[in-house]
Amino acid sequence: MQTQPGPWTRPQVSQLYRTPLLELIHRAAEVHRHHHDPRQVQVCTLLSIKTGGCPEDCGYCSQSAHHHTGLERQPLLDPGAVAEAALRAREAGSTRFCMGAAWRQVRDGAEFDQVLEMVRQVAALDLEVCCTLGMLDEDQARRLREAGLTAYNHNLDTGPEHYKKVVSTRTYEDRLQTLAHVSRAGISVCCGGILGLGEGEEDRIDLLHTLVSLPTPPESVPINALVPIPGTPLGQQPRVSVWELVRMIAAARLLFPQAMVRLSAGRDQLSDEGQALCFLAGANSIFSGDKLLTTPHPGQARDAALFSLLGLEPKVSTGK
Ligand code: SAM
Ligand code: DTB
Ligand code: SF4
Repeated sequence: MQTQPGPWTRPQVSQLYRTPLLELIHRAAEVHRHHHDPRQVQVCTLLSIKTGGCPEDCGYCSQSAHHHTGLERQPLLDPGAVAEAALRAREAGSTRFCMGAAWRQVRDGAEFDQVLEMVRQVAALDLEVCCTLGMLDEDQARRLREAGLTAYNHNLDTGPEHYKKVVSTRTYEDRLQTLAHVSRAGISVCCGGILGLGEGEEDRIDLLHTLVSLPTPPESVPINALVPIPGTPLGQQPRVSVWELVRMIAAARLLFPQAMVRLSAGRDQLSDEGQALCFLAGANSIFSGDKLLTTPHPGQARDAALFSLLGLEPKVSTGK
């Protein structure tokens, strides 16, 4: 079983990723059981605190102002409304509350101060608090940390070569810079990717290798399957197969034995059997609710039925 503590080379990551699927799942399940209670799945709630009108041109996103997706824009929410949503999320079994804003970057000023207030209020509810607000500098990261932020989500999405074909308004290097600012401020890094952007296997291996080579490897790795959005350049992409998703999750589990591996976007289209395979392969977190940020999601009743069927339980303790 390869769970080496030392650095992973690109060929090693490639070999791991290309392991015959059932062997890969088996190894990932073993490592998963060694480091985590396999019955426990962390339930998280995601809230869009500022929706649409984003200046970035990410080819997958419903919220980019460059695409005509018909999405209704919504200005920054009021901190009180966010705290109420967080309380409801906690009552429904979530232990982590994530706030997403359709911003290119954080700007100092009244809106950032409002976000800091949201972080303080959610942290006071004893929930893990995560934000995804676009690029930020080290001082902004530090202020978020002081407000009580647990983690910052900033995905690398895919490998550096494919990234250029998907986003033109920022670079892979920009993403890496923000991740460095986040870890230097002592905030836990949540960083993963999306399958189904038209990338090849090499791009997925590049992504995994980049993630595992970060100075501070992520403690949280969201694996998203593209939700194709009509009106975006990737709106006609075929859905990624469950086998590709399971392979990516298993590889992530083996590369990041201690991390939370989050089965994120795309769950709405997965069967119960497909999701079961993802949990077996090491996924140990989901987002709950009937809406993710802007797209449909399975909803609490379906998830509760699935947990009962599979003998899973929402993780109780927070890792704060
Ligand atoms: N604006 C911030 C940023 O891009 O960093 C935060 C919000 S953005 C919606 C958060 C992440 O959601 C993106 O980095 C991307 O990985 C993921 N995402 C966006 N649209 C998606 C889609 N249609 N399907 C799957 N994942 C998506
Ligand atoms: C992540 O990796 N997945 C979540 C969270 N981080 C912010 C968001 C996925 C967005 C899916 C598309 C939507 O609902 O708009
Ligand atoms: Fe903006 Fe984030 Fe969507 Fe890109 S992914 S368009 S940065 S909201």
